Amino acid sequence: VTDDKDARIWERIKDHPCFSEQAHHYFARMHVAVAPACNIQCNYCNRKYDCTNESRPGVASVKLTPDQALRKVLAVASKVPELSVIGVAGPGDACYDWRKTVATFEGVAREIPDIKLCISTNGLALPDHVDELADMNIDHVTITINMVDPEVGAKIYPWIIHGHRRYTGIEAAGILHERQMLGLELLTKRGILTKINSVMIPGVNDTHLVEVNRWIRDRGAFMHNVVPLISKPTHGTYYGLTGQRCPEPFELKALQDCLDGNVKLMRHCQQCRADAIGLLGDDREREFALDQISTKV
Ligand code: CLF
Repeated sequence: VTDDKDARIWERIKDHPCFSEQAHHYFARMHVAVAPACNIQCNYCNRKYDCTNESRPGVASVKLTPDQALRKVLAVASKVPELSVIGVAGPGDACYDWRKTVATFEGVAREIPDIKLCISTNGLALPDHVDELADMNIDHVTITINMVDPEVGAKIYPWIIHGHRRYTGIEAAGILHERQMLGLELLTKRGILTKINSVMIPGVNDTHLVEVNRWIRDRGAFMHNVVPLISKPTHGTYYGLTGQRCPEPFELKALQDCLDGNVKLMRHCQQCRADAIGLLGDDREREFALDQISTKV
């Protein structure tokens, strides 16, 4: 039975460069930056700064409309034969900026029916859209979960917008936590493969991520991806992390080793931009600037 189950899962991940370590040597992903609006503020996130040489989540050179995104996808698909996944990973939140995400995926699915669709979200708006995700055949979802304790969360998230209201502090982190867990449980019920990304922030949530790992395992997450905080003075003013240091590679590895054996661990993440194109680590987004792409769909 296990062999059968493993074979079925392999079929679903074998050409996804993030969900399968082997696949990332052969298959490419493309992010379309169609979702600029965001419903939470993370202390570590600065989306305003963009340098085309840098690879960092939340960063995109140009934000696209769904029509522009479709044009770009078709242009890239004709030139990058390894392309197997189209993802919406911001630069804001794909589930909050939902209409644009849906319009983009509908266009892509119509023109390239066999391409995989992938989405990355902070999880706050996710529970409202799980049925539609399933209806659109989205089989790969990533939720960024940095805490399961609102006290820790209050150090990471200064505010959230939920139900047209703004919440702050522990109340905000508590709502976010509940929505993230609910979203994960609903995805698991639907059989959608869910990866959890966690940003390791020394002194804030580094030791706490062991507990996060337990919670997500108990709720059926397929994979856990712990990534180091990226925070440099050159990225401009961060919302609330002045003086925060990034983890050293040995600290990240020690945490990953400690988590190994629970949920499958991702160790090949490249912390992509919201407009990344190509094999992981071999980014080609500058080849496909929108002004170089034909206007015909
Ligand atoms: Fe993009 Fe994310 Fe889908 Fe991959 S990235 S939406 S799951 S197709 Fe991949 Fe990039 Fe790491 Fe994300 S390497 S940041 S894990």
